[in-house]
Amino acid sequence: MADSHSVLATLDRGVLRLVLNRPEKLNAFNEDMHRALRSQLDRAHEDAAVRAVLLTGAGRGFSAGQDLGDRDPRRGGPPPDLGHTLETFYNPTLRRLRSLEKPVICAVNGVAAGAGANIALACDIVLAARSARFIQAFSKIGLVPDAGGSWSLTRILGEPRAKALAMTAEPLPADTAAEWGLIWKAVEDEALMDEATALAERLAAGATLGLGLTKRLIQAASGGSFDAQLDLERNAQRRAGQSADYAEGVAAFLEKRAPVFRGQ
Ligand code: T3D
Repeated sequence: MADSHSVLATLDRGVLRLVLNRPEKLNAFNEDMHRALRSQLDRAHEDAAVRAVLLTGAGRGFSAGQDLGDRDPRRGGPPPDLGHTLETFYNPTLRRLRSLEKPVICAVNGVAAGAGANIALACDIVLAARSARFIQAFSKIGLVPDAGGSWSLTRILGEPRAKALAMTAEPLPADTAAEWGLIWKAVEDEALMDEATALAERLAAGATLGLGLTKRLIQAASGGSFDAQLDLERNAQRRAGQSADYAEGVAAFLEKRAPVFRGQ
């Protein structure tokens, strides 16, 4: 599955670049694309040579979410069990994105709709082309936000904006998404891939263990108390402080040179 055409994967300078590749369908998810993405994220977890992931889409869109051609009610038969498809295909990918102890950068190159938008929002650092828009398209077809969207939108934006976006399905332009803190930044379309690649390469050259622990700490923060967070920070710092990259970082500072981190 790792060589599926639905997701193009290349590893260079520690960055596993994953390109959703069904441009004629705006990179809507079918089962093959689900399996391919999941398999590449598992690879990112297992392979120490992968030190950051960069996710983007081929063509003019990032992803239009679920391939609705695979849900055509006109074919007859009982209605699909979408709880089952979420649990089988979407949720494992979302859980893997959030639990991967390596930075995941998302370059939203164009429209991101439905689960496509929410997969982008589950990445650690999201850059979007200025022409891109985020659409909670679910309400237009009688569904509810999924792929973690009801969680991310509410946590990041609060109920008023989360409800309005989810209920109206109005497109949210990249600039507004950045202004509202939903993504890291909007950049000129032509600059997106260069900027996202440079960021991914910078993080891939960083202290991987420390970055992974940082991700875990920040994700835990909003669910716990200040006191509990101090304990988590203590435990994480204990682990980070025993890493070779920490020793290298301090030595490099004292020697007034750039550190060479090896992800160990
Ligand atoms: O089912 C489960 O397992 C549960 C999980 C659900 C998760 C979900 O994501 S539900 C939400 C599904 N997504 C949508 O409802 C979005 C549908 N797409 C759109 O609303 C629009 O395409 C966009 C607003 C995203 C973009 O509009 P526009 O005008 O830029 O492009 P377009 O012309 O609509 O689309 C271009 C082509 O892509 C077109 O094909 P054609 O006519 O050129 O052959 C269109 O049919 C195709 N396409 C776009 N989105 C999908 C799609 N084909 C299949 N599934 C799609 N989601």
